[in-house]
Amino acid sequence: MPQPPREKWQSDFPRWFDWVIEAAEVYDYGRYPVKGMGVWMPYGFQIRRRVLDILRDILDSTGHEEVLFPLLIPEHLLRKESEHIRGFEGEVYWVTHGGLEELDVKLALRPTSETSITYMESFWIKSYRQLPKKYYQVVSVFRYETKATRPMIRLREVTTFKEAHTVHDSFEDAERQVIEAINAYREFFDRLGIPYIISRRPDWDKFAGALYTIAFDTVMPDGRALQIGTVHLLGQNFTRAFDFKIQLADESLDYPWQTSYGVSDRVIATLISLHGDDRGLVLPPEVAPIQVVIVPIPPGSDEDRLKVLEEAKRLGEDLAKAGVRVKVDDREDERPGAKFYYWETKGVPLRIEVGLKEAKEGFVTIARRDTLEKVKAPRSGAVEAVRKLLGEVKASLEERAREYLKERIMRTTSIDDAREWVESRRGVAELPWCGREECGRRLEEDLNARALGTPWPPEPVKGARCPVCGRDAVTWLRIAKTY
Ligand code: P5A
Ligand code: ZN
Repeated sequence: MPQPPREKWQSDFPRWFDWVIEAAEVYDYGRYPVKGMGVWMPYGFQIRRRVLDILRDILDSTGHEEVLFPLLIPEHLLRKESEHIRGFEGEVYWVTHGGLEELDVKLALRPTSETSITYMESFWIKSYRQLPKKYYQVVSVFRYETKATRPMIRLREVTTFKEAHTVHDSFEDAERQVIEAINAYREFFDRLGIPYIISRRPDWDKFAGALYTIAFDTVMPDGRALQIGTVHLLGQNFTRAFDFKIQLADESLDYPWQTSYGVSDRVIATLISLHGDDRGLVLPPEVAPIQVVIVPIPPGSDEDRLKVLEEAKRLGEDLAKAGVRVKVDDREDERPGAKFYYWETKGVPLRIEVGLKEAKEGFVTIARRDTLEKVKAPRSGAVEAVRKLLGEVKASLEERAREYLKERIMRTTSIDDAREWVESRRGVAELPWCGREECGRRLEEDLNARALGTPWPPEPVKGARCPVCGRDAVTWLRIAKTY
């Protein structure tokens, strides 16, 4: 099958990404005069909305309730859980003034909402009978990131932060929730055709205040891993800090158990990156603002022109009636070639060309954005053909991305091979590991890369040794260059 090239996409990925979000009018990052903050433009906003629709759909149908908490968190709340504030201290933006007055209590722009949500939960939840409780919100959070900021990938205002927070009457139920959350994210990423690996983060890299963190990572076209979602078992750390107790079934009082999990703008960055090519975006039909664009090919005479235009409009109406998001590009000041190029950059999954031949002979020519392949279908079966092709585009994008990720993960017992793999940016290396922090950190140093953690669910290793200390390995350690 023909495929548009993915040369710049691969060899010059960061620049390709900056180019594509601007050229497709998704996100204006470079021009807003605050570092780490960008603007969702109309076309990008529609993609973002559709991604969020899928997420809300999944969360709502699993008993999550949407809420909206204030942006500002008073200093004493944010400081309650000591590990948490230690982890975030260097990243908090503080509001210190109201007008000309200095505030008595400094207010943080939330870097995440465990503290403010736990505080309010302590008033709302009194009994195990109210549990489990699952809240979520989609908000901006602010983190004064010191690593290189990047559009959508490392922001200082994360504008599409979906955070879920849950409360449980036992450790076991909280762990069950961790699995439910992982499954919810699996479904979410699967629907977007985003491939991932799931790892339990090493203890030295878990979320500040959590007992443990399970992370979803994917590999970007330049071979760097990107964390695209995390699920944390918070245990009783926050409920204890807020003296939040509930009545249990046996009438005793105890601190409830919590989890939290989040995804961000990174999901949209990944969607764009993993499906795109040198010509621009390639959008999965489910999130494409426009699924089919119809481009009339105007013939010479005015009378024929009208015929073609009318035929294009009729086809547009038929598709719209069938629930397809369709646009007829009837601009008169642009040539068809320029229109093709424009909609290719924007990643519209299908393009239908309607010329005089098509109008007269009763067929349509449909071009797929992913493969650039052209197929002909009878006009009478156009709606069916479009439906079928949209399904095929979705499936083949998923398949291509899945294959791509598979090729980016290498298992080896040799530190040298792993270093070479990571260094040449082929992706993630998996090495046998004894499970001791000392050896894990040593491997990070040796490879000059980050440990993503161990496979989840756990994959025991038999017969291999930790390449650092020579003890029996108990699991694999994944290591990669990261964003
Ligand atoms: C879980 C939700 C939390 O903040 N509290 C509420 C928990 N976890 S997290 O891992 O710190 O963040 C969740 C996900 O957000 C993405 N992310 C970012 N995206 C863009 N720019 C940033 N600066 C940024 N920081 C975190 C990651 O995908 C992370 O998994
Ligand atoms: Zn070891």
